Amino acid sequence: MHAGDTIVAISTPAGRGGIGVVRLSGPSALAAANSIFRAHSSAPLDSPNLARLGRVIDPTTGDTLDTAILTYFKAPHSYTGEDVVELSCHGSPVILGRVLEVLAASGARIAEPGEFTMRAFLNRRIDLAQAQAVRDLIDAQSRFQASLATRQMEGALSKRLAPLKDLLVEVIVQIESSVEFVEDDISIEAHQQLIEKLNSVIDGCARIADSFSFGRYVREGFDLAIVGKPNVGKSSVFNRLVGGDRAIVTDIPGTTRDALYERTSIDGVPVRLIDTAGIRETTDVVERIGIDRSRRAIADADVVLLVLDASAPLSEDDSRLLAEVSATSRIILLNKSDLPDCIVYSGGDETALPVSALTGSGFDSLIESIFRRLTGAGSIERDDVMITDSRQHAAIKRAVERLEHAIALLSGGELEEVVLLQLRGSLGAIGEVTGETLTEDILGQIFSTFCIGK
Ligand SMILES: Nc1nc2c(ncn2[C@@H]2O[C@H](COP(=O)(O)OP(=O)(O)O)[C@@H](O)[C@H]2O)c(=O)[nH]1
Ligand SMILES: [Mg+2]
Repeated sequence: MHAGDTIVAISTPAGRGGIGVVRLSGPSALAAANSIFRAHSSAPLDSPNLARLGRVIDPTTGDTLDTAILTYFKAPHSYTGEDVVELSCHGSPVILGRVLEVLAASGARIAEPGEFTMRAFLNRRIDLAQAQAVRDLIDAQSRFQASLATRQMEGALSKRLAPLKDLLVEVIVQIESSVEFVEDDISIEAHQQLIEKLNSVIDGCARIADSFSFGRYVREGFDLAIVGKPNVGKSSVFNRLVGGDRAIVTDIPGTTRDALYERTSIDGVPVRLIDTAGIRETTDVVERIGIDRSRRAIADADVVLLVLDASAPLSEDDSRLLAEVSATSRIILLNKSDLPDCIVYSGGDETALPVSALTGSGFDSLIESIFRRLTGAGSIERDDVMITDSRQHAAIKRAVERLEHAIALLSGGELEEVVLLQLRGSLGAIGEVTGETLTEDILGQIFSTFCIGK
């Protein structure tokens, strides 16, 4: 990618629509647009932020291609920080393709994925965390993902990191000056203060890093496997969570022979639900294959729902399964709790939940339990800053490790230079999140995950 030239792309999705937008960015954006656009009014073409109706023409033949609205955003007050022109044409793939062609013929280069946003980043209109949020917003599949991305796009993460960075810089400057001016030797109190400051940077960073334990699921989704012996209501629980009659439900044990997968979202977090064949001792060959798959689903799942039939006493199959899932992140469901005479599971497990797949009772608590399992021990506020990107998570964790190392060195009376090395490394790691300290190829990799025209 080269900044400096003028790029062009169709910014609306492929396919037909009411309008379709072709976008240009770069120093000759206006000139290129003017070469193919004939405004209906005579207002000066270079006055920005005005919508102007006109004809789009093929300059070689003079043929009219479309009637369109041209909007000009003058540098630096545009998305990319460069001159930007947007042509809102009719949303026909044929027309948009032609407009793109004539603009390319007049000197604009077809943009690469994410190139507009990369220019916005390079021109410091937004930082890298915000740029990634733009991509996440466009990719969002649920309202929760979208609202998280919007907050991040407005700079929530960058704002949270800024004071931590400032504090770290303050410590670095203080230690640097004590290295330069011997008379500024750090007193014992000052030493203690430095460590306190570093500890509060660690606390702030660690809190952000911890949010990834849940944030990763927000972006990538999680696997939820529903297991249990035959006929306890697994497929019924699955159907209720999917919100439809996806799996076959009968009172014949062994109806579900193979694992069934369905993608949906729970409270805005994407999930892959897995309905499995009932697990029991059997000599049936086909059923045994299904059961092996159920066991694999248990091993791979992020959360396991073990379904028990609350209207019947615990059987040997149930007990065996309870032992089998004990090491996983599991929730025990006492299904069919709508039936009278239900025998309550007395395992003393606080995660055992009475539910009824028939009536839907207990499913709100079930969803809460699922989220508690996903967030782990730490409580995570859903409307707080949250990282969903593994690269950002790794960078912040590295920053914390370096700070901890620096404190150990400082406490051990090591030379200031050695401490400084760690502190600068930590600052650099934080800078990778906002993008100040990233190499060009890593930036290129990140922006290549964007769509064309953004
Ligand atoms: N009363 C009652 N019956 C249920 C409930 N959930 C499932 N069932 C019934 O239990 C039988 C087995 O259900 P199914 O979902 O196929 O169980 P699976 O073999 O574990 O997948 C069916 O007849 C269901 O209608 C429930 O919550 N209450
Ligand atoms: Mg079933």
